Amino acid sequence: MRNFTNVNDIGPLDQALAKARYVKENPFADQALGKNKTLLMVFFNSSLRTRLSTQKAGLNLGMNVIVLDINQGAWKLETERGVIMDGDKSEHILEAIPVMGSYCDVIGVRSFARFENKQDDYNEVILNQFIQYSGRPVFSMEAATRHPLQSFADLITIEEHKKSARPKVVMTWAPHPRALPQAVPNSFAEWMNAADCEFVITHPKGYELDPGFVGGARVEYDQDKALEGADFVYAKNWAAYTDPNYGKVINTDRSWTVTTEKMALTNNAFFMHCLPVRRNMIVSDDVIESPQSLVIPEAANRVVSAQTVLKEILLSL
Ligand code: AN0
Ligand code: CP
Repeated sequence: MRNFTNVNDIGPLDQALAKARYVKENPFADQALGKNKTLLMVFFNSSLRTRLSTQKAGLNLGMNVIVLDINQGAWKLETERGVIMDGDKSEHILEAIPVMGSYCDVIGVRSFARFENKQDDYNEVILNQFIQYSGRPVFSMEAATRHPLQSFADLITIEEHKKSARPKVVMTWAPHPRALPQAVPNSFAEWMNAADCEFVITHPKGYELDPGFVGGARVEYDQDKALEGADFVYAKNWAAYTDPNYGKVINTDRSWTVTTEKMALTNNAFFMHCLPVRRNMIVSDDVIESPQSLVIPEAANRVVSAQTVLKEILLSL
């Protein structure tokens, strides 16, 4: 595997899960693989988990790790070609990317949807420029349309906790005061559609996701109905995808917050969320603190997903 941006890059999921299991049980077995190899992590947006877990994954593999926050200390980057650069941007991404590539062996990129232009977001213009111009393998640390390291960690977590061969997994929209990207729900849908589970998506009317990610999943507008018999409840907010509301918050209906009453409709489901989460908007205190809450082991598995991916990339160098 050279680049990792979506579920197809990792190969058959049963094999990917077996590799992840090995990495989790033997975190330091491949220290020689990363010797004298440098991982550069480039952040256009904030992060707690991705930053720490991916760094830890690189260190476990014996790599040197450097981190660049584009918006803190680096030059402001122009990302469009053809612009007369007489504004506040000091450098063009077309120089910055190959320069960054010259200092490392593998690059991770975090670059959220900007919600300025749907086509640019859904064409992944930033991530794809890194792939095209860095000369290095590139992996997504959440790009405009997907967050594959998160989805892989989610799948690992479900695999570790499922009580039946084909669990019912329900992804529910939940309210949030600010516009959030569709990357996490798109990606989770992509991975669940590829995995062996009964996958249901529930959200209020107007929050329909890109049909390319929804695939064959059941979409249920009645949250209570969707939650019936669920084994896993995966909560996430996202802003509208469909035009003319792309990137907008169209409601913050708190009747969609995941509460103890909502969880009572399920098959004693586990609660999942990628974090960071706003309590009592997305999920009530008592649900996130309950024994059924997997948010901490789910976040811990981010080291496992990142290390499994980085290992595959190192093996391909
Ligand atoms: C981001 C999002 O919803 O995509 C990152 C989640 C991993 N969340 C926020 O910006 C709060
Ligand atoms: N879940 C996740 O990617 O968290 P961060 O935004 O803190 O990296």
